[in-house]
Amino acid sequence: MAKIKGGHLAVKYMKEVENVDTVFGISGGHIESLLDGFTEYDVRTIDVRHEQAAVMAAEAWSIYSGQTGVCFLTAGPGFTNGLTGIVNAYLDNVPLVVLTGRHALRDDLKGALQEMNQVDMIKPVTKWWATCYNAKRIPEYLNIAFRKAREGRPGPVFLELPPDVLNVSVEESEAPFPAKPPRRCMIRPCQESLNEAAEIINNASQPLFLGGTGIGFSESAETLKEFIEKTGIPFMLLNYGRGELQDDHPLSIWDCGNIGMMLTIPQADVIITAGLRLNWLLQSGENFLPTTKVIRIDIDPIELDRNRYADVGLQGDAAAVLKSLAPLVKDNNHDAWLQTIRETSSSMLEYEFEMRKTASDPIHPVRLAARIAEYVGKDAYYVVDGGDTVYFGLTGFMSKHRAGVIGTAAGLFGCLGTGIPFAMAAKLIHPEKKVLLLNGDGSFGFNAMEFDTMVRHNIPVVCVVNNDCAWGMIKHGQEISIGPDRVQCAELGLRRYEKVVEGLGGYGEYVTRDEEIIPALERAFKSGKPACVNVVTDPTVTSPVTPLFAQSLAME
Ligand SMILES: Cc1ncc(C[n+]2csc(CCOP(=O)(O)OP(=O)(O)O)c2C)c(N)n1
Ligand SMILES: [Mg+2]
Repeated sequence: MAKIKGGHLAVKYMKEVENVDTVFGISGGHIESLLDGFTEYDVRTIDVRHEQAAVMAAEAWSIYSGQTGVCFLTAGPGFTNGLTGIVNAYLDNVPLVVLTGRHALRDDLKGALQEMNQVDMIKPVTKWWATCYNAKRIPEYLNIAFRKAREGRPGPVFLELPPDVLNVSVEESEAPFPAKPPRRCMIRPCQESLNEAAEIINNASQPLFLGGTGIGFSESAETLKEFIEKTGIPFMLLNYGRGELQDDHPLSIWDCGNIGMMLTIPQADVIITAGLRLNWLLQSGENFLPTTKVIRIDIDPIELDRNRYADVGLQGDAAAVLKSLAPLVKDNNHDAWLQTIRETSSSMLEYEFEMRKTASDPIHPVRLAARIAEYVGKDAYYVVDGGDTVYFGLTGFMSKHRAGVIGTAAGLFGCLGTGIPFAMAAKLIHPEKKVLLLNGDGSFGFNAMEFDTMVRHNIPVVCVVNNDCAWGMIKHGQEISIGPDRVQCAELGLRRYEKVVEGLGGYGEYVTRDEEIIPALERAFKSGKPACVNVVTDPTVTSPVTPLFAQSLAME
């Protein structure tokens, strides 16, 4: 009979049953057998320079590929370094399988190398966690892990694999692979609630549709298109749902930006949210008027009334619910309302529209984003990371692809440093497309060493640093709330980040003038290498989000 080592068995199961072909992580003695399994079963490993980046890239893999991303962490510090990425995926509701080594079970309480209680630390930030105690049961544990990551509201799961399991050989016949039928379980609301929702939609005069990550993960593109085009409802797709219907669809209000959305919300008589939580990113629903009728679609019933009562709450997969609603809603047209939305927003955005067209010295970040968009175009993937920088990128870029513009630090965790790992995954999945990362100079520092990873693995992402020489959002917030003469821990100074990238084997450009932006981008893409275009921008500029954020924390 054939014997197989635990580490090999784990990889064999993931490759053959879960179709895992790429994983992210850093090596370690405790997980050696798993690493050898990757070799044996020809699974591509993207070995990074900080475990945080491995987890973040695996999360992004789930977003861009629609499959479940996998990362591996070694025991102790490998695990703790990965924690930030795990929490980010948890708050993002993104499926992820985290495989972790640990000290040997045999050595428990002896003071073994990297001995710590990982499981108790991970509990509040994962959907499911387990330690496997028996090599024969590895496939069964993994089968549960992959199901848990995706089932219902998605999220990260954690599986601890001790050396006493990874390094043990078992008879293959005694470790059977559980069946994985290609079944998709859909939750649908009751007919009565659907009818109620349809009636509200059919009688709306100023409706607005807001979609979130749930739209992206329920693969709703077709159904959403049918629903939106039939009802004629103006819409905005946020978070990882962005792009499920194109940003420049005639009914999309992305041209009005986040400000336009915030101005539209209190004017709407009906708001439909789908797979979108009403958390602080949407002012917890506080600017939804009490008279507005709200229909909320979510896989998690707890979300249906969270922060804002729903007139109709529809529990289910966004795609399934929209499919059930589509035949019940009337053919309609809300062009006059759409026109009002555009007019109201454009009066507030005049300054930004003007800045896009005007060369500035020093370079204005709005102008920088506009020049990038002009050169890179819509057939590309944009990733944005930073404070103020996120606002400029999210409003300045448009893509025709699903998840084509992602503000990685604009999620619930507000986690800086996510940009480089996300862009890395975007390029791995879409090698034929341009991937443009706009990074704040502060945020760039967290995972800058991943340029080495991108050089070693030939992942030619182009990163533009919006270099305002500061932790800009925090600096400008302090200027407002404490005073400009007491700014603390917020200045960074002018640093030549492009030289760091050159030193790691990538391509670098340094830009201080408007007319240099596009030629520098052109050369960066042409180089075929991971590149950094370090653009010095106006340090006095802040985004409209910053004063709002500063106000939100004022307690007296
Ligand atoms: C990991 C992490 N550390 C600190 C913060 C707090 N923070 C929020 S915005 C910001 C400034 C970001 O600076 P930069 O990346 O340069 O972007 P800018 O605001 O200058 O455009 C900081 C430090 C955070 N959100 N995440
Ligand atoms: Mg900055």
